[in-house]
Order: sequence, then C-alpha cells, then structure tokens
Amino acid sequence: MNLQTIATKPFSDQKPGTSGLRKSVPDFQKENYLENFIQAIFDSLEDKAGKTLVLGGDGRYYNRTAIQVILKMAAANEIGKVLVGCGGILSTPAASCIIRESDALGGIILSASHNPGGPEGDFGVKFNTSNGGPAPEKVTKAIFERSKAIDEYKILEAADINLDRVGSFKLGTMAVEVIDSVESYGTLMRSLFDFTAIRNLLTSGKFRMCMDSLHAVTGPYARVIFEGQLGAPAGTVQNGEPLEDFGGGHPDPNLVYAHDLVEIMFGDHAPDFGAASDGDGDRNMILGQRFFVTPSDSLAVLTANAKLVPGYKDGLAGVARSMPTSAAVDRVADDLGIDCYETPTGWKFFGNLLDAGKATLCGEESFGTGSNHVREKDGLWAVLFWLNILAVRQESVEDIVRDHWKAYGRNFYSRHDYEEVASAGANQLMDSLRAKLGDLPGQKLGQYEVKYADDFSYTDPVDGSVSEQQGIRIGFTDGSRMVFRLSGTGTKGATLRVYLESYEPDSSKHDEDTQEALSSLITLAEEVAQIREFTGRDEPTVIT
Ligand code: VG1
Ligand code: CO
Repeated sequence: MNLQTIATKPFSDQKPGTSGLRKSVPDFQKENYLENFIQAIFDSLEDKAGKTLVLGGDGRYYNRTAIQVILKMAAANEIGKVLVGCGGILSTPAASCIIRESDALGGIILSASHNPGGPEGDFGVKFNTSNGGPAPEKVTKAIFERSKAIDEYKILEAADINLDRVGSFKLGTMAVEVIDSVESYGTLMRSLFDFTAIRNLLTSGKFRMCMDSLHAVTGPYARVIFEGQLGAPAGTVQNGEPLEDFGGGHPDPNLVYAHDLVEIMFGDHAPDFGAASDGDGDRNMILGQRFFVTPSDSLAVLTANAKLVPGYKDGLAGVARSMPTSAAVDRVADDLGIDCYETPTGWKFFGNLLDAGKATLCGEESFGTGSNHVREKDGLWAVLFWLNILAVRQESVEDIVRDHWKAYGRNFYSRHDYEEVASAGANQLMDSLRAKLGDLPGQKLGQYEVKYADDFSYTDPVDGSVSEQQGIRIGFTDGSRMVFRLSGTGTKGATLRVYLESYEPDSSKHDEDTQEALSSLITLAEEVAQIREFTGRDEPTVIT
C-alpha cells in the first residue's frame, strides 16, 4: 500500500449550501472534484489523527464509488477508524445517532437528500460534527475557504473494501468497520417509543398503515422496524428497495412527488395512516385517511401530545422552528409555558439549542421534524411519534388534528415553489423586494396593513453568531405573513420559495381549503414581489 500525494487545482464552486455541497453527478465526476472537497474537510479538522469517522449515504448513484475514495483518503489523512454502513447505506439520522454513540469526530453523509439521483441526477456531501449535527456555518465557511486554496490531496493506493457484509478490515493502519445500517438506530427508537402499544395497534386488525420509502434510504430501516419489530404485515412498506436513481422518482415526501402514496391514502379503502420519507431519511410526510397533515401542524401536534410518549413524558425544555415554518407550534409552546425559538432555514441552526438543552423538539415546514435524540431531522422518528400518539389516543389522524385546531386555532399555511428559474431574475426579485422593505410598514396592501417588513437576521442565543439575509418577511396586523427566500439546495438555476400563512381562530372556518383561505395573500405576494415580471412564471411548479 502506497501513500500518495496528488497535485490538484482548486474549484471555485464548492460552497456548501443549506445542507452540504450539492452538485450534479457529472460535476462530482470531474477529475479531483470529490477529492478536493473531502481533502478540504480533512484539512479543516483539528486533531483528527487516530479519531473515528462515520461514513455512509442514501444509496444514490455514485455513493459506492465515493465511499471507496473517502475511505482511502481517510486512511491517508491519519483517521484511526471509519464506521461505514453496510452496502454504503446510512440514513442521515442514523449517521447522526452513530456519530454520537461512537464518540466520533464527525461523519460524512453522501446525499443530495430530496434531489433526484442517477447518472444525470444530483449527488452531495454533508459533513457533520462530533455532536452528530450538520456542521455549523463557521465550519462550512472554513471548508469553503480551504477548497479555494487547495493544491494537493492525500490518498492511499489500496484495493476496494467489500461493503456488502458486516466485518472488520484494515486500510494501512486505519480500521474499517462495516456495520449494520439499522441496529443502533433501531435501538434508539425502542428507547423513545412504546413499541408494545404500537405493536398492539398495528396487529389489532383494526388499523392499517402504509409507509412509502420512495426507493430511497429508509426502506431497510422501515422494514426492520415496522414489519419486523412492530409486526405490521409484509407489504406495509412500499418502494422499500433503495435504488440508485430512486426508480426515476423525486424522493421528496410531499403531495406532488409521493404520488403513489397519495393515491392510496385518498382512494377507496384507504389505510388509517400513511407516511413517506425522503432520499436520506430525514424528512417525513404524515397522512391520515384522505387527510394531509402540514409539517407545521405536525410539529405542533407532536409538541402538544409529547407527554403521551415515553421518551418525552417528563416534558419539553423548549421547541424551535425555522422562521418560514408556521406559528402553530408557538401557540402550543405558549400554552405549555416553554420557550419557542425561531431559527433560519436548515437543521444546522438547531444544533446549539439542542446541545444547550434549550429545545427538545424542532421542526421545519419542509417536512422535517426531530428532537434531541440526534442532531438531525428524523423521518422515521416522526412516523413512530405519530404511531405512538395514535396508539394511546385511539382516534383518527384527522380527528386529532381537528381537535388541535379547535383548541389552538388553525394556521392556514402553504409554500409555493418556483423551481429552476433563471438565477439573475430570482436575485433581482430579492434585491428589489429588499429595497422596498423600509417603506412597507404602515402601508395598506389590499385588505392588509403591513406591521413589519425585514430581512430575517438570527443571533444564535448560545454562541452569539449572527446569520443575515435569511429570508424576507412581510407581516400584517391580522397575524398573516408572507416570506420569500431562495433555496440553498438546488443545483439548476434558482428556486424561489414563497411561504404564506394566516391564522383563523374561528373553528367554523377551519374546513376551508388552504389555497382558498390564502388566496388573497397569494395574489398579494405575486404583486408585491413582481413574481411574473422577474421569473417569467405564471404559477408555481410545486405547491405544498
Ligand atoms: C430545503 C428546506 C430546508 C431543509 C433543507 C435540507 O432547503 O427548505 O428546510 O432544511 O432543504 O433538507 P432550501 O434551502 O432548498 O429551502 V434535506 O432533507 O435536503 O437534508
Ligand atoms: Co433529506
């Protein structure tokens, strides 16, 4: 075995976005592209010699190739041990769990999450730190700076490791442990939820569920947990085989992309409960029989019912939500007398709050929910949390959510995405909106009066770090609001996200269709931001 130092030239575009570095597979296949970024990660780590690293991915195309490269680079960079998921598979939350359990210095997770995969699809690299969470901005900035100056990388010349069975190997002096992808994560889930109650529910003959893994990473986890440990009938998990191109689909658990599941849950003889998760297993969609639970409502319902679940029965320290997420959970926190934090988009901003014990549950409107059990959002955890509540309350999903609205009022909420628009136009839209902000407060816009208008800036309450320009928000005196931001996970052009929310305390109006309830706000958002003018689009590509 031969340690090699290879000369390279920096790429200028390796700036991590909302969640790691995401590019198309052909971009990652450029000579030294992956190697440069991995070396930039290793170069920004202090004190890595002899330490443990966790490695795995969502099984998408290029996962296995990248894992072999990273293993050999880790060995050349003096890492002591790498724990790698069998078959190269680790969901994002499972990786977070293993990093924490094994006292690792961090982990590399190979995923572009909800972006499509395959030879022409997307690939991604995320780096998580020793707390198990996504690297905070100061770390991603250091990695980016290093990537712009890098001139060599180190790699061990060695044969590939067999990833297809659990076992121990050596690469030079570095140990490689190929580990079961599911075991640690499954044990953690059993420690949080009442598996006996859930098993009784799933085997009662009176309750049916359908879990759609969208041919992404949660298939093996869901089969072991739901069909194995919890006794749900075989076939409960559909699209459970991770495929390199996700079967040609878009592994994003929403009403548009999880269409197989939506057809089942809104069809005749629909099961009682439906769920889906994304490419890397950190997102979830929850459905009842012919009923969609918005992620913002889901977070609020979990918070309100947390005392029914063993892992959370002693109460919550606080909750946190990303700024564009609806304020439904704020009302529950208020009622419980606990703090509610508002952070920028992206799970990395929850890490400090969780580490400091300020928040127990966290959530994002983008189908992400999680808790202090790991430092990532966690799709199957959310599904189990719902199942635990259903097992205790013995009511339907719809009844539980309607009851919740009755108690707290309903936050009508929707996100409109304009995907793959030209970047120049999208940036102009944001700049022009920003220029208007100072004049907006106090103005009447149609039936609404502007209460505040700003570009969200966040000061981390734990370390005082400041993150600016995290989304433009315009709030109105009646409590409704609209938020505009550009996605930080796309790889083609720009994606404009428009978030719309209004609050309705009157339960006689809770049946209204969401898009209807928000219609005047939607029209106003289009006008204020001049969406047609700047993007050339008449309507959004995805509405969630
Ligand atoms: C999106 C979501 C954000 C989420 C991020 C990563 O980011 O809006 O809430 O944390 O994806 O999720 P953006 O910048 O495109 O809006 V995942 O499941 O891709 O790790
Ligand atoms: Co994801």
